[in-house]
Amino acid sequence: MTEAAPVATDRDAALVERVRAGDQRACARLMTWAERNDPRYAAAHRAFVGSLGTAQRIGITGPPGAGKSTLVEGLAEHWRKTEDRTIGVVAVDPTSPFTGGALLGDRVRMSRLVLDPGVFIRSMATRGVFGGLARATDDVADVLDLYGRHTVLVETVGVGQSEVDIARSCDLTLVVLHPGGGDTIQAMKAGLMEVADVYVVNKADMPGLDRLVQELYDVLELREIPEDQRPPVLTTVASNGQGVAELADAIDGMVAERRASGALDARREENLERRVRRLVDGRLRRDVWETQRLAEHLHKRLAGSGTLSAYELADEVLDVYRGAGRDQDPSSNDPSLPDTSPEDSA
Ligand SMILES: Nc1nc2c(ncn2[C@@H]2O[C@H](COP(=O)(O)OP(=O)(O)OP(=O)(O)O)[C@@H](O)[C@H]2O)c(=O)[nH]1
Ligand SMILES: [Mg+2]
Repeated sequence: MTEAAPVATDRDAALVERVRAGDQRACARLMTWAERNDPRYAAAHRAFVGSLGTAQRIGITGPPGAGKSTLVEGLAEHWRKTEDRTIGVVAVDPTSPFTGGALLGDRVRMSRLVLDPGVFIRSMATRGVFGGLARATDDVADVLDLYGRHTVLVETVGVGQSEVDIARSCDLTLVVLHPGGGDTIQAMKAGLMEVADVYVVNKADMPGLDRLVQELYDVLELREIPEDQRPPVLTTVASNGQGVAELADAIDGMVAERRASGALDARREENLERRVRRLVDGRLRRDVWETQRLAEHLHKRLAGSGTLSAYELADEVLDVYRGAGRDQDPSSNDPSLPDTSPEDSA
């Protein structure tokens, strides 16, 4: 089944041009379309995708409280001061309203940067985002790329696979750890060790620094990565800026190196594949559970139940989907439906 490809109207195209020209309000508006999975965004994206790819995207993840936001602020300030580089920040906060305070905390802490037009900060929470946080983050980063930002910093707390994946969907991924934040075993469990291109041991002013750095080297040793390919381990004190300039240079150096070697293109291709798979997953899910009304079918079957096997019912739902269900009521296949699929697992 094919949905008619959405086409950008003149007005939508005008919005895109305003973003490209550096209009801050237009930028925020296009981001809102992206977050809401508005079909106008998909249409616009087809039109501007050819202009993307200039921004370097840096993912920053790690356990809660490691100092990610403070580092983002430090890096942004460093690049603003030394070369007037334009910066975009996407702060992803997947937490429920119960811990929504952290997001406000980020806003307050980053407030010095908020006043600088060379820094565009977008905070995103699960609420208000449709079709998955990972999808929306990639799209918001694309908007910042279109907006002409030189460097886009994407912060996610590394608590679950999907948050870690968001940071991985960048050109380079920093994993921020801190002494006293549990040990590297915890980080391994969260899937953080595999995604790191750079380890940042922040809070180097706190006790336990040497032990954590040693643990990191031990883990790298165990993974049998050739020495010249091991992710570097850098130490910082984000709260006073110590080591931040060195980290900034290391980031730029690694991105430049990868650009030259072709590794960056390969990485972007991988990221694009994951992104397409996520979109397909989301659309299939929507197709099955919303458009084809198979949820209703399932409820009816459950209501009449004796003892039913979940496997049997799953087969049945899929049979209906593959068979007659596919041609049922095509009019309900409305591309303007928001994609309300839960956070993607891919
Ligand atoms: N001692 C010390 N404290 C730091 C350092 N960097 C950050 N902090 C403090 O650690 C706390 C958490 O910092 P954040 O930057 O909010 O950490 P985060 O990783 O963004 O936290 P979440 O986004 O909530 O996961 C704040 O109180 C910071 O001031 C550091 O290098 N040394
Ligand atoms: Mg933070």
